[in-house]
Amino acid sequence: MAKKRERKGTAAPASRIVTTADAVVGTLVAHGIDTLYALPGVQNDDLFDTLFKTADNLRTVHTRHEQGASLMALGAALATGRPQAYAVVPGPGFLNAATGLLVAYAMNAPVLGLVGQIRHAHIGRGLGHLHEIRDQAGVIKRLVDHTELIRGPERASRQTALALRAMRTGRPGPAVLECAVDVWGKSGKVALQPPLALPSPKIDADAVRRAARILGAAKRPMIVCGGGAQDASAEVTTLSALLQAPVLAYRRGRGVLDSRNPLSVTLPLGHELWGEADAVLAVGTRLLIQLREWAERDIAIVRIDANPEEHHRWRRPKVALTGDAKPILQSLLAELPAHNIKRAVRRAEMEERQAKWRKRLANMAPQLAFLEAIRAELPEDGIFVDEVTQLGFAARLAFHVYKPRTFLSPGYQDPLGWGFAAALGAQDARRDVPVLSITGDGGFLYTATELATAMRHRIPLTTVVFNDGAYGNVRRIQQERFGNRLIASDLTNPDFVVFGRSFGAEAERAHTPEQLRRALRRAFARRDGPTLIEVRVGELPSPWEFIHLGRVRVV
Ligand SMILES: Cc1ncc(C[n+]2csc(CCOP(=O)(O)OP(=O)(O)O)c2C)c(N)n1
Ligand SMILES: [Mg+2]
Repeated sequence: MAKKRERKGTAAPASRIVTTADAVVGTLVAHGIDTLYALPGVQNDDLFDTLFKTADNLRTVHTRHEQGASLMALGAALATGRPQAYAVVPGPGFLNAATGLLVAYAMNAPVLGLVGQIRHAHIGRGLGHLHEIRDQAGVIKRLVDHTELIRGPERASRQTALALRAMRTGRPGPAVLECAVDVWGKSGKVALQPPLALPSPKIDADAVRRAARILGAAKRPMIVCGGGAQDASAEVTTLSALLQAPVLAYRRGRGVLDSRNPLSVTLPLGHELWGEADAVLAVGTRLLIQLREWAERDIAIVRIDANPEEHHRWRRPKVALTGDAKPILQSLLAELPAHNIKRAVRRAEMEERQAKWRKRLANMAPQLAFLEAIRAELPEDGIFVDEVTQLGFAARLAFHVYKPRTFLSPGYQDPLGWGFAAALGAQDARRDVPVLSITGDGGFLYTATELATAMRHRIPLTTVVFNDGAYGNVRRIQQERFGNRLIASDLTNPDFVVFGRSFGAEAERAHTPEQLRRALRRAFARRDGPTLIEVRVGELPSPWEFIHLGRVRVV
């Protein structure tokens, strides 16, 4: 992983006369942000002039649609675990980028949006300025926890540092700074604000002890990981071994425990194990599927979450620990040996149960064969970016993930089209590893024009489009539940190979998993630009029996 470049400056910095834009960009650089995903326009011209002058410290990657900019920043944030930023014009630019903001909020991802504004004095007057939107600040406030309007150069640096701190404090997430067209270029006396210290909440030692007692005494403990566990892989791995506890991850928690560890499970086997568990440790997960669909009455639940509001949404857990997973799990690991009972080693049992589920999942044979081809070629630390497509649904259940932050799945928003753009951002920020985007023919055309961005900025992303000529998911529902009354689910597609080549990308077609492997080998060897691979598929078997699994416990 790229090394963290955040500098912890403490000495009072000297003041200089600079513009608001200089102050904001200088502060981003001081926080280790080296790329801005952006699309220019008149309200932000002074910002872009600063970006021209500071190009050595901060690259500007310009996209072809603002949705591409915000989703690229999101993908970069997810792949690196570090804050990322995008810049867009107000009104339509802001709204075009709103999907990225929405998904970043849902995924607790640290993404900063710099959003332009009309003339400062005219904000809120409804005069009909170019790109004016009624109460832009109010719309933004509904989408993010932290937003401010920058009013001039003097406070701009501090406001930027505060936004960047808010993005990593408590529940992480996006923030937005608005700045008016006549403010970016204003000069004033500015002292650049070094990064502000992040608060580290005190760990509740008593709660840790209670958690250790519950988990230590459990006969069949289980761990459930969400996105909040991504930076605690080592701790979860040790804890799982100590407790002989299976670790369930469905989407955002994949890779926290290596899939090759027989205790690492996805939904269907996790569902079965949930039915047997007497205690559960939930790490950085909303537990929505488990609590809503599987039921939990007689399980002792210990929750670790950065967001104190998350613990009690469904039912009060036995123990609630608030803060980052890593330090809390370290305290738990220190406390556990004093309370931990002896349990049988579950390796053989888990291997057998994994094998049984692999056989059942073979109902999705065509998807699994393509996923195996991808896994065979994608290096261990290569990044797989999921989409709302048949291959994605199967991947969430069956794709093997070996390391944290190498399976990027979009969380509960599940927005079609996120995958290609987020994957571009991931590949841009992680040039050292191959990134693979899978997408349906429907999802791909949402953001496919960013192929031009991939060419312009030489982003070596590999994209596999699984083309079934349909919004296949919708079509299957219409077939199965609506008497085959097909409406708005068939698609007329371009020739994807010709389409890809027209941008200058490498493009080819693969018909079989074996052909896909060869195509991927060629694609991963290429590091100077994007590759598009089309795989034509027919109607694919449904994944839903493995996802909506129903109750396993009495309520
Ligand atoms: C922004 C957005 N709009 C609509 C949907 C609803 N939706 C879910 S899956 C799907 C069809 C996906 O088609 P495609 O990308 O071709 O994948 P396939 O199911 O065919 O593999 C649609 C329209 C969505 N998830 N996100
Ligand atoms: Mg499709």
